[in-house]
Order: sequence, then C-alpha cells, then structure tokens
Amino acid sequence: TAGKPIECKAMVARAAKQPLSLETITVDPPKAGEVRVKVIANALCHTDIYTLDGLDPEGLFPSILGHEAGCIVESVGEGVTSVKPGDHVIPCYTPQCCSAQCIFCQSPKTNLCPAIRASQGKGLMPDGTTRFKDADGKPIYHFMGCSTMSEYTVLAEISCAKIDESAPLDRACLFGCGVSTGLGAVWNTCKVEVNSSVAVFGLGAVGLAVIQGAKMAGASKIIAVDINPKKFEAAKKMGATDTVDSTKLDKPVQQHIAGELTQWGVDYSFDCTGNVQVMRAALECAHRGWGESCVIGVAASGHEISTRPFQLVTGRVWKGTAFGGFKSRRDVPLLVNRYMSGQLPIDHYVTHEFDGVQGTNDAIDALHSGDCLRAVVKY
Ligand code: NAD
Ligand code: AHE
Ligand code: ZN
Repeated sequence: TAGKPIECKAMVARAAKQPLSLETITVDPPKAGEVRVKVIANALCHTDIYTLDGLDPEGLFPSILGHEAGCIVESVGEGVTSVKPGDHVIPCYTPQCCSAQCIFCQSPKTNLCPAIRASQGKGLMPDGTTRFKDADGKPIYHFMGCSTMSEYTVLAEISCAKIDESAPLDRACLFGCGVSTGLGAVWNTCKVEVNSSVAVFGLGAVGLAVIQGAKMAGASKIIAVDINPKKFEAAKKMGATDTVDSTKLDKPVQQHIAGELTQWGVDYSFDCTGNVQVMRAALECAHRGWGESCVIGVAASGHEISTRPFQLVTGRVWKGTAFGGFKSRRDVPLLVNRYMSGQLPIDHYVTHEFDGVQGTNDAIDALHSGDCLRAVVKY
C-alpha cells in the first residue's frame, strides 16, 4: 500500500452535538516528514467530547477526532528516519521537533514545541493540506495532529513516540493523553514533594492519574472532590485520603478544604474539570504563602477565570499544564517502559471496551454515563 491512497472506515464528526458518522474515507499517502499509521486502539478523552459538543474555539467540521491511541506504522514519507513500517507508536498532540533551533525543545522548562502548532490548530497537516477525503472526494479536517477515530491516519513524524513493541497498544494508548497528563502535572509541572497535601477536583482518568502521581510522589493528604459520588471508590483505591461531594456542602468547597480539612489550605491543587468556577475554588483552597494550583481542565469557548488578586498577593500561584509537561517523544516511551516493568499500573483506567471503529459512538455514551474512566475502542 505504500505510496497509494488507502480506503478505510472512520468516524467523521460532521456537525456539533451530532453522533459521529461511520464513513468510508480515503487516506492519502504520507508526504515528506509524515507517517501513515494503522490505528489499533483508541481511548476516548473528555476533550474529544468537548470538541464534538462545539465548545472548542478551534473545533472544525467535518473532522476526524481522537487523540489517545496506539498505532503501527504502515508507511513513511520522504526524509522520515526516526520510525519505519512496523514500529509501534503513540501519536502525541504535543510534538517534539528536537531541533537545535527550537528554543522550546531545547528548554527544560517546557514541552510546548510550536513547530506545527499553527497548522494543527487549523485542522491541517504542516503543508496546509489534509490527507483525508470523504466518499464524494471532499476534504475532512484533522484534529490535534492525531485524528485517531479512523482505521488509518497520517501524523507528522515529530508527533510519533516510538514505544516498546511488546506493550499492548490497547493499554499503552492511555499514555497518549489523560493518564500522562495527570501524572506529569504532579511530577513535572508542580513537582509535588513527599508529605505534601493535595486537592484534586474532578475524578475522571485525569484526576485519578493526579491522585496516582501524588501517591507515588509521597503526598500524605490527598483530598478528592467530585459532584458524582460514584467516583470516590476508585479515588480511594488510588490513594485519596479524603473524599468530598461538593454538592453536599453548606459552604463553598474552598472554605471546607481550607478551614476544616486543613488549617491553611493544601500545598497543591489541580482542576481536572474544565469548569472555571472549580478552577477558582482550586486556587482559593491553596495554602496561604505557597500553595500552587494547576489548571488541567479545558474550559469552554468564551469562559474566563477570575479571583481576587489578594489570593495571589498572599502567596498562591496559579499555573497550568499541557500534556503534563512531558516532552512527548522522549518521555512517552519511558512511561510505557515503567508500565511494562510493573512500576506504573494503568489497566484500572480501562472501564469499558468496544470493538471496531464504529464502536466509538458507544464509547462516547459510556463516557457520558458517569461510570466510565476510559473507554477503549479496538479497531
Ligand atoms: P472526565 O469527564 O472523565 O472527568 C471529569 C470529572 O469531573 C467527572 O468525574 C465529573 O463528575 C467531574 N466534575 C464535573 N463537574 C465538576 C464540579 N463542578 N466539581 C467537581 N467535579 C466535577 O474527563 P477527563 O477525561 O478526566 O478530563 C478532565 C479534564 O481535563 C477535561 O476538561 C479535559 O478536557 C482536560 N484535559 C486536559 C489535558 C491537558 O493537557 N491540559 C489533557 C487531558 C484532558
Ligand atoms: N483548542 C482549545 C484548547 C484545547 C486545549 O487546551 N487542549 C489542551 C490539551 S487537552 C487534551 O485532552 C492542550 O494541551 N493545549 C495545548 C495546545 O497546544 O493545544 C482552544 O482554547 O483553542
Ligand atoms: Zn485528551
């Protein structure tokens, strides 16, 4: 098939708030610096649903969503040297170009390589065109540089993290977004220390990965907050020491945490909801003098955060993270190795499994149900 278009099945997002449409599409061969992959498994992240719901200012239709996947390289374009057909890769929406001229890749302070960010945000490959066509020959947009709700997709070489071939792709896919993000927010963005206190708002896969990362970092108090009490059992299993149903309180949750559960607030707090009121509560329950609050959740278009500047004057720090600060091509293979050696269990995030790319709408329903952490679709 190398060098030729491939016809395959894909779930196309035709319009906001509509179910995905199962279609036969054409995937063009990879151009220079690109890689065409067969998607083996794709997990659903809340961000896919957020974009499908029309809440993403960069959301485009028609497009192929999906960005948490395990893939096998089918063919490579001109000049590609870091992967070859048959290699197992995790697509990474935050690429790593590694160029000596890239001040972001060269800096230890960030993972935000901007090499292809502009075209990625427009749903296009770096040359400004798309590799997907529908049955009428009309173009379909890419998404987050991944578009993994298709049996085949095309990625930039700099978005491909090559991993151990013995890792099961229907589990390793989780390192493509949510689990890595939660762990990295704790380890890289906040550098949580032994004996710290932590509050986590939102107990989906991202929030639970924050708990897992905090427990591994030696945090001694981990407060888990959600509005869905069904989430508390998993949170406790992961290491939460306290659970809070914020709908049951007679005062703002930040006052309950800084006042009742702790004297002055927590050393570190994390928003894993995308709700700007929750982001404020997370900042305001951080410890006077030094507490740090990290925004992980993605807020809907037009929503903005606010607090009294006094919260910052009195020593709280507001920060955020993308992909947990991991430099993707360097770090994802290492996370997979830790998983394979048994030091970083992640199987418990997979609560639902479906077969065939057409199972993606069922996976979306599962993530809406409130019982789901990650729904993995095996193609
Ligand atoms: P999810 O839908 O599985 O989980 C969200 C959780 O938040 C649910 O348990 C829900 O009950 C809870 N919640 C909702 N409103 C709440 C409230 N007011 N107070 C407390 N809890 C509340 O989502 P996920 O896949 O775990 O993703 C979480 C967020 O992180 C999303 O906004 C997603 O877009 C974002 N995200 C960001 C990055 C990044 O790099 N920054 C990466 C992955 C996901
Ligand atoms: N496109 C949106 C923002 C979406 C967003 O913030 N995405 C997160 C990743 S969510 C993964 O599930 C992110 O890391 N963004 C950094 C980046 O470069 O996109 C908007 O507001 O336009
Ligand atoms: Zn995601």
